[in-house]
This record gives sequence, structure tokens and C-alpha cells, in this order.
Amino acid sequence: MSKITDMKNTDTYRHLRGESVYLDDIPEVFGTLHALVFDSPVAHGKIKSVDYSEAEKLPGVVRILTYKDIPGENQIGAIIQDEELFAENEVHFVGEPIALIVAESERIARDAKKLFKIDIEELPAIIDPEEAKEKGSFIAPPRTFKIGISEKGLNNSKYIFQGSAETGGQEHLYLETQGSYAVPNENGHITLYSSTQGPTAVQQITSRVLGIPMNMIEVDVRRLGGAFGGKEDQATPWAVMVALAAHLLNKPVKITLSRHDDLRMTGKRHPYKANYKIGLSEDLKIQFYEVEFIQDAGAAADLSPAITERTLFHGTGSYYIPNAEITVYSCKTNLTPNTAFRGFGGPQGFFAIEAAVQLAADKLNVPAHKIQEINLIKEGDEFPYGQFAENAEAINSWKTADKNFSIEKTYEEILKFNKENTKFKKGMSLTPLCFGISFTNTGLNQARALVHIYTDGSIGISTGAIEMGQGVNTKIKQVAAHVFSVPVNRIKLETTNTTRVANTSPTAASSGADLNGKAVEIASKKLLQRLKETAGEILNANTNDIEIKDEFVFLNGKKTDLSWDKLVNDAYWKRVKLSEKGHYATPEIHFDKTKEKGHPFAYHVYGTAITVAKVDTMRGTYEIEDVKIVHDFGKSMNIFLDKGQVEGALIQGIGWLTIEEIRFNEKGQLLANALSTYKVPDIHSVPKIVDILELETEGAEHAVLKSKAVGEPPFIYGTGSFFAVQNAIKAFNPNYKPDFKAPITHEKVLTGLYQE
Ligand code: LUZ
Ligand code: MOS
Repeated sequence: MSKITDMKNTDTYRHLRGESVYLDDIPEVFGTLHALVFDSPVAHGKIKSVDYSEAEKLPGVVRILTYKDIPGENQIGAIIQDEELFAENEVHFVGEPIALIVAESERIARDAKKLFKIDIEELPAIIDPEEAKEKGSFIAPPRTFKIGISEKGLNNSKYIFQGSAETGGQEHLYLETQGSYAVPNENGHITLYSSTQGPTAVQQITSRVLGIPMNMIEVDVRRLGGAFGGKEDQATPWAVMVALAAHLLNKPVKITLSRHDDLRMTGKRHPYKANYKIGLSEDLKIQFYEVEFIQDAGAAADLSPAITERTLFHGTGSYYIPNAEITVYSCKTNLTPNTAFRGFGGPQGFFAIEAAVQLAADKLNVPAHKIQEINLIKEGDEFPYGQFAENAEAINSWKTADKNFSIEKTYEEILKFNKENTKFKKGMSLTPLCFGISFTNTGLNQARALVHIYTDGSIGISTGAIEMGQGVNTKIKQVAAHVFSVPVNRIKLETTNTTRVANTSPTAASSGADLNGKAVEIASKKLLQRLKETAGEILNANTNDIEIKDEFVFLNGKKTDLSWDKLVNDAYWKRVKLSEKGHYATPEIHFDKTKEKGHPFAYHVYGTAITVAKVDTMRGTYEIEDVKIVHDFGKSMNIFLDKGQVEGALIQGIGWLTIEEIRFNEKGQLLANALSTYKVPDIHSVPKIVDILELETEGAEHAVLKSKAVGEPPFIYGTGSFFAVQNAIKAFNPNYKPDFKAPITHEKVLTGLYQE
């Protein structure tokens, strides 16, 4: 059975022709109404009154809904129940939904919104997470991971440094904004189309708010126009709102957020501040690391407790540190609740340890890559959470990067360039990667798939995976094509639908292809075995001598004239079951929260990136010249898709640490509220060269077809861009006192170049 490893995303052709169907392309049922949210203008306040009597009178306005219209619970919190669908007495952030305007058109709803009169008594708002920490305003109690003994680490340290680091928020900027479409059916059932990574979450919360059982709500998802974590949890409220309206009005109701509304009302990547202490022995081995993170969670929990966890898991980055203590404070502020974003708290952890290493390097006047290399995690090393590194590829990927891309030579060339040039200066930085794969909440690591073989031999597959551009549908087709040995074009991926596959985990944690792919593999193998038995019967042969290959039955290695299509049809008339469900639950993983120890990850993904940046010393502008990466794909099942994920993640990571800057004013209003004020990398600012080399490895048993998860890990490679730019500034200005506050915008570079 051969794998098809160099296949294009099966959606590409349709995407390019504009034929793919997204939420807003679903033909509207006659009589569909349109909804718009009325949201809080202030960051914190007591609602004295909301007067929408004028708005209600506007022709074309059908109904205005508030918390008073909710038949079930006004509660959308998933991990912690601390968030109302519509604010009742108090608002906690600018953009918090207060009412839903349902009208004959979106245009009418917009006009109606202008007629709202709201009287709010403003209360003091907390905009700064450090203020929240001082005031004891937390989402949940702090958590700490610990390994070794601090005193021992300190005693073994010749050098001890103390510093801080900061990373900012990040807007997901999925091309398709949030939206949903609810269509009522007979008996009060609702079909709910949603642009969500988590159809089951949408179904659960809709059930809670409407006060009807989950089986009355069918959530259906064809694909998303991007998500990046922004639709793991925060696709839910919009779906619940239109479901509520459809439920009350018995009419189809649709909502599509405008870009402005989406930017203002949805949460982003969590900004973090970190204070750390790092200790190194004479030979530069990290002996000790103590770090305290201050996470800006925003006004409600959302996924923050889970994101906190991933920061803890990645607190020591790609290094082995014998004595470490990592603490995260999840702080409650009056900003939009922050949410999942590619990396999920991991990148913030990685940034802090790399800042600590860079600080030590600067103080000791050695290149950071010297310290990095000798501290890389190796086979058998213990992580602070009790798991031991297995099949560790950190050193291998570093060495492979050095062999192919010459770390020392690059470094020497940059020194030489900097000696000879003043108008431009260059800097280099290395980024080692070690990212844990599995939902940190062990229970979520499960998936199901439904596989039908139709009587003509074509195949239909349903899973819990959501296609959001990452190509999971292509990978799932490849899994089935691999097991059945049929061409990929004989396989159709159905929409992700809660009535066909129930109780789905969100497509998140880079695990969509692993979990759902494994479930498809299990179901397909059951069907294959049954078909082999049938072929044995037909050919009067032993099942063990039968093979199904390239759409034919082979007997003892010889091709027979029994084709796949005929076999399937014969099996049907022999009343053989041609449908199967597969259930997969990642084996071995466990975690004990009372001890903060266990084996939470199925495996780790490794890699190394070398980043070179060039700064224009007159203007403060810069470019990331090249990024050379050695990445551990395992045994990649689709190198086109996988390299695409590495490229996209890298550039998203670079954007986060360089030019993307989320700013709020002191009233908690988002200033970066449009694409004119929030800059993401464009074709001009991406690295001139991105070179990605596949590390040769055995792959991981718990990865689908040994092909490792690839969605989030390479986001970490963006880290190098920050330090490479800083190193270039240092080469120009000996007085530059680098702080580790990301993003390192052009503005900050310019002031750094001329700092006295
Ligand atoms: N979502 C989640 C995630 O619920 N749990 C996780 O561990 C996770 N990790 C990465 C991205 N999303
Ligand atoms: Mo996520 S950050 O939805 O994998």
C-alpha cells in the first residue's frame, strides 16, 4: 500500500475558481432574516437602561432580543461559566453583546442600531493585567509546574540573571469573519450552519441557552475561511444568537459579522508579561529557571485556563532544565476575552525562555546559539511535567541545520558584513522547537469517523474534523485511499455534522488529522477486512491470501479479474455491512492535575530555524532576509500541505513578534480596529527566502500514518525574527539596551538604533 505524499489540497482548484461554498455562500431560504449585535460602548459599567423603542418601530425590524428573551440559561462559558450571552446588569468589555437586532435585511438592522439609547454608569475598568494581579482579579487561581529544587539550581549556578519579557496580542484575521445561519425545522428542530472549529461546543451551548436537548440541534459545517483558533470557542455566541432568534421566530436567521464588528467583539491571542531568573553553570548549562507569567485573559475565562496550561507545558522551551519553576497568573481585565490562537499559550512560554537565554548571552558576551545548543533537550530528559523525551530530535535537527545551512559560517559572515557596512546591519538568531502534541485536557483526545462504501464502489466519509484551509480533508481522503488502495477521487468528504458524528472535540491543538485520521483508518480497516473475507468466499480462497490493490483483488500476489467495484456490489448482495464507525482515543496519555505530573503528550514535534534579519540603520525599517528550517514532519503523508503549514505558521509568528500591534486606549477601546491600523505581513514583508528541509526520522506511532501534526509547532519559528532584529540593532548601536518587549515594530527599532 503506497501513500500518496505529494498530492495537492483537493480544494485548491475550486478555491481558485471561487466555487467553494463558505457560510455566506449557502443559498438563503426564502424569508431569511438578518441579525446584528448591539454591543457595549464601555469597558465596564452598570446598565441603567437600554431603550430600543425607536429601533423597534423602524419598518423591517422584526424583533429585538435581549437576555430577557432567553428561555434557558444566559450563559455561554465552557470551562468556567462566567460569560453571559447578552449582558444583563453589567458590561465587562467594549464590544460585549447586549442585544440582537433581527430585521429583514442587515442594512435595516444597521439603521436600527443607530436608534438605540443606552444609559450606562461607567465603573472603573482594569486595562492592565498587572493592575489586575495587584487587585487579585483572576480568572482562576495561579498554577505552578516544578522540577528539581530551586536552591540546588542556584547553588550550581555561577551566573544568575534576572529579567522580563513581554509579548502582545494578535488578531486572527481569518479571511471569513464570524457568522452563522439557523434554519428551523419541524418539531422545533434547528439546523445550524456555523463557521466553527467546534460544532459540538456550538450544539452544547445552544442547547443550554435555548433550554432544549442537544438532539434537537444539528450543527453543520462545510469549511471555514480560516480560523487559527479564533473559532475554537468564539464562533459559538453568534451561532447561539441566531439559533435563539430562529427558535423564537420560527424563521431562518443569519448573521455575518462585519470586519469592524469582528475585530471589536472577538478575543485575540493573550498578551503576556514574564519575569524570570535564569542560572547557568560555568560551562553554560542552564541549572535553574524561575518564571512568573502574567496572562491578560480579558473579561471572561473563555479558554484561558487551558491556554495557561500550555504555557506551563512549554515554559522551558526546547531545553532541559534540571531545576525549574513556572507559574502562570491568569488575570481578569476589562478587555475582550482572549482566546485560542495557533500555539495556544505555547509561543508566549517559548518567547520568555529565549529572552532569558538571550539576556544571559548578552551579559556573558557569547552568541546565544552557543548557550542554546548545549542545553537542547535530549533522549530521556525529563520535562517539568513528568514526561520523558522519547525519540527526541532537538539535537538531530540542530545538527542537520548546521550541516546544511552552516550556523557558524552564517554567523561569521554576518560579523563580516557588519564590519563592512553601516547603512545596513544584520542579525542572526536560532530557534529550536519542541512542541507537545495532544490536547492538554486528556479527555478531548478522541475522535470518530463514519465510512460508507456505496454499491458502485465510491466512498463517503464523515468525521469530526473541520476543514479550515489546512487540508485536513485531503489528509483524511489520503488515509482512506491508502487503506482501500483506491484513487483519492473515489472518496468524498461530507460536511462535518453533529448528527453523523457526535460529541466531537474541536479541530484544534494541531490534532485534527491525527485524531480523525486514525478514526478513519480504524473504520476503513474493519471494512477492508470484511471485503477481503467476501473476496475469499467469491474466489474460494483463504482470506489471508487475498489482497486488495489498485482497485482489484489479488490472490497470492496475482491480480484476479475481480474488481473493487464488482467486489463491493457483490458484497452488498451478500448482505455484508458496508458502513463502519471508527473510534480513536490516543493511548498512553494521562495527566494528574493534583501533582501537575503525567504523560500528557502523544509525542513532540522538533525542529530548528535559522533567521537572518537586515536593519536599515537610517530608517529603522528591516526585513527578515531568510529563514532556514529543518523540521521534523515525522514521515510526512503530504509534504505539499505540510510545508505550506510551516510557511504559513512561520510568517504568522514573524508577524506577531514584529509588526502586528494590538492597542487599546485607556478606556479599553480597540485602536487597532481596522486593517489600516493593524498591519499583518504582506508579500513585501515576508522573508525573501524560506528554505524548509525535512528531517529524516521514523515518525511517531501515534501520528496519523506516522505523519506528525504540523498546524501549530512551526509558529514558534517566528521567535527568531525578534532576536535577529535585536541583534542587528546591537551591531549598530553599542549603547542599545534591549528590552524583550514584542512586537519589535519599525518605530521601536528606530528608537533603539539611536538610544543613548
Ligand atoms: N485547544 C484546547 C487547543 O482546547 N486544548 C489544547 O491543548 C489546545 N492546544 C493547542 C490549541 N488548541
Ligand atoms: Mo487551536 S489554537 O484552535 O489549535
